[in-house]
Amino acid sequence: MTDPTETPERSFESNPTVCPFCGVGCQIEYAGRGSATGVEGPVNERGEICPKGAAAFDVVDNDDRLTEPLVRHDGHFVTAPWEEALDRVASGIGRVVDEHGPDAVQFFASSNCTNEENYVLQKLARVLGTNNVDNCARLCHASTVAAMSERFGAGAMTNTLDDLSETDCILVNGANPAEQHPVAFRSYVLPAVRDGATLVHVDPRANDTTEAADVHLPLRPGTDIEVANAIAAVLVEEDLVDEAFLAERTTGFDRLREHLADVDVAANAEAAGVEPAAIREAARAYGEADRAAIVTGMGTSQHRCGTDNVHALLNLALLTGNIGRPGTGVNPLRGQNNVQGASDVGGLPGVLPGYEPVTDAAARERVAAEWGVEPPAEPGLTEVEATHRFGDEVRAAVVFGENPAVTEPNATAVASAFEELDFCVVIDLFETATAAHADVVLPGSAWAEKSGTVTNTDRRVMRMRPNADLPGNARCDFEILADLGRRLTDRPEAFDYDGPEAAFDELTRVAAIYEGMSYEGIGDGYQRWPFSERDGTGTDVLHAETFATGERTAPLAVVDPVPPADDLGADELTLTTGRVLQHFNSGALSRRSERLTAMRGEDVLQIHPDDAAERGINDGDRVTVSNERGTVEVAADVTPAVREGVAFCTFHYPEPLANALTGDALDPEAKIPEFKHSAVAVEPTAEGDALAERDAAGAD
Ligand SMILES: Nc1nc2c(c(=O)[nH]1)N[C@H]1C(S)=C(S)[C@@H](COP(=O)(O)OP(=O)(O)OC[C@H]3O[C@@H](n4cnc5c(=O)[nH]c(N)nc54)[C@H](O)[C@@H]3O)O[C@H]1N2
Ligand SMILES: Nc1nc2c(c(=O)[nH]1)N[C@H]1C(S)=C(S)[C@@H](COP(=O)(O)OP(=O)(O)OC[C@H]3O[C@@H](n4cnc5c(=O)[nH]c(N)nc54)[C@H](O)[C@@H]3O)O[C@H]1N2
Ligand code: SF4
Ligand SMILES: [Mo]
Repeated sequence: MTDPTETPERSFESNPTVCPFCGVGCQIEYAGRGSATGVEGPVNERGEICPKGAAAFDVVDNDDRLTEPLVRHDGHFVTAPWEEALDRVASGIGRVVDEHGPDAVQFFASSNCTNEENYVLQKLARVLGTNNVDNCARLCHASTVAAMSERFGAGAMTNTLDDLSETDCILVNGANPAEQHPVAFRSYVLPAVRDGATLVHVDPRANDTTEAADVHLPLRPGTDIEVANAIAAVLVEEDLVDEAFLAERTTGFDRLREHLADVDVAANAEAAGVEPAAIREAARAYGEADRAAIVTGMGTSQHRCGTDNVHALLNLALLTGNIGRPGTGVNPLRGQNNVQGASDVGGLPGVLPGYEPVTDAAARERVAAEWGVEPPAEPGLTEVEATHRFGDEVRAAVVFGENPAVTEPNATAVASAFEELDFCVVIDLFETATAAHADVVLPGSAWAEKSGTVTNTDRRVMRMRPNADLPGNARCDFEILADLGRRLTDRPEAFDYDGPEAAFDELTRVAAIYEGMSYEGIGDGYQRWPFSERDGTGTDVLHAETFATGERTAPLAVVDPVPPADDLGADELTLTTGRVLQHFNSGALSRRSERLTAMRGEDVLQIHPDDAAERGINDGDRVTVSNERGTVEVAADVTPAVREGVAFCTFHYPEPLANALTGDALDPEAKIPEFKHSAVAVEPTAEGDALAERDAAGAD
């Protein structure tokens, strides 16, 4: 590595750009003295930000940043000039393609990176001859997108954040926006609640969102279908459905009504472990409201039945006519600052930019007209499927701004699967757990060092602008990817871009939902998809006259409960995993911020007092959490906030590594993992183990 004392001072300047963390998309800029601050933007209209936005600069000017390419020599990384590192990538990938064909390479696109970067990455995969490109939307809202695309024709927020402040009832299912989308919560949800909107929270834990809720349904993880079906049954039974909407805009009501007639509200409530009266209260609040909105998150999506969970929620919106009008809809809050965009621009194995199926010959031809080469017609592999096949049909990986060795389920197995590859290149800011298995690591650019666009949770495309030059010999992600396109494919001219704006212009010609957008048009504001210059900034409310399928009607769906993959043994608890306000995903960024780690230094296992007492566990004790996949040790947080029978921890910390415990089961349609339900044994850590662990502390 370069000697930091030899690194010349970097220069920083203030330019409005988009926060690198969640999909809300607040505008921030460099504020001097190594800090970022909020500036008035399209979403954070008063410049408001949350603690993560305030800490965003900590990762930019961070001593751990990769500043030189690394290549593996005799098992160890050594720094190398860019030419040598890029040649190694070209020969490593080239050899795999020659020997096994392009489908032996898997590309990981990045929800943390721009539209332009992801567009170039998926183009690189497809020009090389494979649709094996996916982004961690797969781990996130893949099921939501599958269900909403099938029924409504678009897998995105039907409405806008602004709309949420105008609603009369918000049903938050399996999301904790107070901590995970703080500015959306404080600036849009809370004002509605203060104006009298009813907030219903469906979550096995009481958290900051629950504090603002009128009704809390602390269901058992994995019983969302039981709850949604019971709500639907009450809507029908108590005549809270919208007959006119059902007649004009839906099909299949008779069949669903018959199915719901067999739903016993009390039995479903019991299965879910909630009060029947609370289900009725939630149904009445949602059904009687003039405008009711559903907000949905990972508690809904990350199950082997994630797609069905969402189908059950979509029924509620259709039964009550809460779709196609301001203040209503089904609103998945998206994860990172560009998980929406990474998918929009084609970072998915089954669709081209703009969500046109790879199987559609006409769509492939439209792309070919721009690229000079036709993308393959067979859908590629999803992320988790691909890691399950490392060393078999998948022999090489290009990992761009993702950390699957930490964030995929059954992560210990995933980490060893990386060892089975013939070649792996990682493009990141830090030497991550995934990079530890790479042959070449390329130092990329952080949010403050790049220009381009990102698309936030309510479909707004906004611009990112540089606030810093690059550290050491790190390069712009966009330049790295375009360079790889020139080296790896036989169409180098297809990757000759005069900067990100040229790639964006190409995207607008290839993806119909972005057609007509431009950097100039976006300016300091935004353009929202589906875009049309006619309506100024784009379409706010989807499905108003017709659904995005092109149909006037959407089908109601009969959905039956699906049991989780892990059977629960007599003494076992259900482990569910998720997030806290102060940290972010794999922790690669947030754990490097002193101010964020000062707020929350280590993980805890939330466990109910009765479950703790049964096991002789006191608050603060070290506990061992285990199943057949792995064992982790963590301090117990004994709290009634989590329901009995359930334990909760995050996946932000290497100690513990929550994903050592999560399983391989996938939703059959969306291929999303079951992060929210694993059977585990929890017991006090034996004293000898605790001492051994303390001795080993600091080994990270
Ligand atoms: N501070 C912070 N903000 C973030 C992130 C972060 O890591 N930290 N990550 C970003 C990303 S990538 C994403 S995808 C979003 C995710 O945002 P959220 O969807 O809010 O994230 P989670 O905390 O994973 O899950 C939400 C809730 O689901 C509950 N839950 C668990 N199991 C079940 C269940 O079976 N049913 C129901 N109904 N609920 C259940 C959990 O208790 C949790 O409170 O946040 C984004 N914003
Ligand atoms: N147990 C459990 N596991 C989960 C989840 C859960 O709820 N429970 N949630 C899942 C979800 S919703 C998600 S989205 C995934 C997230 O999974 P990942 O995307 O793998 O995790 P991140 O921490 O968001 O980021 C990955 C990497 O991107 C790098 N990075 C950030 N910005 C840039 C950039 O500008 N350029 C480059 N080159 N690199 C960059 C970071 O350094 C980091 O190493 O985790 C999933 N895993
Ligand atoms: S709410 Fe999301 S986008 Fe806004 S400052 Fe916080 S992390 Fe950044
Ligand atoms: Mo996510």
